Amino acid sequence: MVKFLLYICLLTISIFVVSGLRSDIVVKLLDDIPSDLNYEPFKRVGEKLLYFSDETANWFKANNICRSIKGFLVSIDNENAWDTIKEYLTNEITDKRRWWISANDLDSEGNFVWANTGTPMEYNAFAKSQPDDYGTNEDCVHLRFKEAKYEMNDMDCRRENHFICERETPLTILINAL
Ligand SMILES: [Ca+2]
Ligand SMILES: [Ca+2]
Repeated sequence: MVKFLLYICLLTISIFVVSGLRSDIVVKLLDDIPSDLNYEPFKRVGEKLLYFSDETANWFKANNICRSIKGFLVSIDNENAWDTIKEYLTNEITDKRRWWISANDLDSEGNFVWANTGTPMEYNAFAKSQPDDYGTNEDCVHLRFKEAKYEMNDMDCRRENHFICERETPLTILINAL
């Protein structure tokens, strides 16, 4: 956050200085991610930058691996994001794997939160009868393919799954000198 504020400060000063020299500077915040930027190993899927792992890991290690590449385990907090990820998994990844996401109820049983934002899991796509905290030991959420569709399920965090990392959408600023 401090880096971000410093960045904005420096940017503001730069614009101020440049604007002093030229009165025809246009600054525009881009909502979109320019397609020509390279964020490997992340790829653009809908509105998000995502990494779908080839390797498997328990939920904790998966979260660490995501952090090591400047990401987090993914949050899927609205229907549009869920539809986009389901469509990608269905069309682009032919073998039906299980994928860790960031939702968990590690801190408070039954109260799921997204690990990367700390916000309650208000949107979910849990399978019927899930989450069930099976064996009183299921605190991490994964995606699974069952009965011809992907759905969410709580699972023992120590099990190994593939995982989906999300990189924060970069703030992109376009400065045009006319
Ligand atoms: Ca639980
Ligand atoms: Ca379960």
